[in-house]
Amino acid sequence: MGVSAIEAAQIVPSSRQMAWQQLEFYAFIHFTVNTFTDREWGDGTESPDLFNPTDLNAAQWVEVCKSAGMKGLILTCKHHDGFCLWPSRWTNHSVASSPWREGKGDLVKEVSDACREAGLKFGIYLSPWDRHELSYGDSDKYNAYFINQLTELVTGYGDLFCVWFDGACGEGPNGKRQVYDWDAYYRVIRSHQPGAVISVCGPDVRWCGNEAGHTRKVEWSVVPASLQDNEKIQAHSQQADDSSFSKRIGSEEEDLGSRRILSTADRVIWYPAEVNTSIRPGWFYHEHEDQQVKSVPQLVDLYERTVGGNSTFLLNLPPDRRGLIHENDAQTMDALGETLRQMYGRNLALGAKATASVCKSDEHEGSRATDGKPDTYWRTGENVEVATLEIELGTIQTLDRIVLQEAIRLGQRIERFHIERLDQGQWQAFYEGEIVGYKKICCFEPVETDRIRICITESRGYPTLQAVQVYCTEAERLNRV
Ligand code: FUL
Repeated sequence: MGVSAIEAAQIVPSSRQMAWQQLEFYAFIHFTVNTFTDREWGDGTESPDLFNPTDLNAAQWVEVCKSAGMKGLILTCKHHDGFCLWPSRWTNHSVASSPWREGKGDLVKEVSDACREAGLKFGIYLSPWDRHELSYGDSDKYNAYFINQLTELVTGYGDLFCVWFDGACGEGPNGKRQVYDWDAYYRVIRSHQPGAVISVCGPDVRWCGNEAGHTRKVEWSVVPASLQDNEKIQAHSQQADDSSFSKRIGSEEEDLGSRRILSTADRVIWYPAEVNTSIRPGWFYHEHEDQQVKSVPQLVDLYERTVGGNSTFLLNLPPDRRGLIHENDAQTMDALGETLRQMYGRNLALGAKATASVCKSDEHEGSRATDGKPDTYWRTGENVEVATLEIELGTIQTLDRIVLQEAIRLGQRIERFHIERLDQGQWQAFYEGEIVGYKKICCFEPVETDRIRICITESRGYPTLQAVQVYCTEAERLNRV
C-alpha cells in the first residue's frame, strides 16, 4: 500500500490527454427542447414540435467561441430528455420529427462542420440518462440502444476531441434502475475515435468536483486511480431540476495528490481536471437570465484559476430560441478575448537569458524555458530536487503575472516553489506556490525588477520547466483605456 513520490512522477499523460490539455479553454453548448420549454431538465414527454429555432446559425456559435480564444466546442447531442439533435435511425424522438429545417436538419452535422471550417475541435455530450426512451431501465436493451446512438455519433461526424458523459441515472418505465455498461461504451469510442478523451464518467478527464467555478489551490494531475469511478456514482451528480448546482461546491476534498494522499493510494493515474461552469446561472437559455451573464472580470478570474491552475476551462454558452448565442453573451465573450489577448500578448521574458543552478545537459539548459518553443525544456539531472532558474529581463520592468509550465510529458514533479526578484542587489521573495503542472499562472501585485529567480524547493525526482513567461497585465489593460 502506498505510492512513492518518485513512482508518481513516472506517470505521464497519454497523447489524447496531451492534445486535450493544450486546448485549455473550450465551450459547452446546451441546446435542446429545454430551450423552448424554459427548463433545465426535460422529462422526455416534450413534443418534437417544440424544437423550432427560427434563425439557427452554427457559424455564429463558432465565431463567438473563437472571439474569446476558445479552441473547441462540446455539443449536447442528447440531454436527459432524450431528444436527439441528429436524425438518429434508432428513434423518432429527434430533429427529424421537428419543424426545424422541415425535419431535414442535422444539428450535429451543422455544428461539427462549422467547427471544422473555423479550426475548432468538436466534441459530443451524450446523456446516458434518457427519460424518453422506453427501453431505459431494461438494462441490456437500453445499453444496446445507447451504443447504437453512440456509434452513429462517433462514426458520422469526423474526428472528435472529447466524449463527455455525466453519471445521471434514473429508473425506467419498468420501475428499474438502469445499469450502464460503461466499458462497452468506452470500447466503441476507443475503436472509432482513439484520439478522443472520455471525460467525467470516463477514464481520461476528471471532473473538478463542482459546477460553481470553485478551483483547488493545488490541482494534481496524478491522483489515486479510485477517482476514475467517482462520477459514475449517481449520488455525486446533479440531483434536481434547478439551478442550485451552480452555487453548490461538491467533492470538497481539497487534496487529491500530495505525498500524504500518495502514501494511502494503491495505484495512481494521470487523470487531469476540467472545470465546467456556465456563463449564466443555468445550462440552458432562459430569457430571465439575460442580465445574469458573468462579467469579463469574473471570467478572467475563472480563466486564471482554471487554465492557470493546471485544469482546463469548459464554459457553457447556451443558444437562445432563435438558435443564436444571445448578444449579451456574445459581446461578453468578444470582450473577454480582447482582454486576454491584451493581458497575455507581450511576454517580457521571451528570449531572455535564463541561467539554471543545475541542468541535465546543454540540451536542457535554462534558456530552453524562455525560448518560446513548446517542445524544449529545462530539467535537472536525476535526484536533483532543488534548483533555481534566474531570468534576466534586460531592463527594469513592472510585472504582475508569471506563467510557469512543466514539461508534463515527463510527469508532474514540482511540489513547492517561490519566486524572487532582485531589488538593489538583494534577492527578495514575492510569491510562494505549490504545484505547477501543465500551466500555473502566478498572479501578484505589480513588482519592479530586471531579474527574477524561480526557486524550486521541493520536487519529485527532478523538476522541469518548459516555459517561464512574464507579463504586466495591468499596464496592458490600462493602455487599452
Ligand atoms: C449534469 C446535467 O444534469 C446538467 O443538466 C448539465 O448537463 C451538466 C453539464 O451535467 O450532470
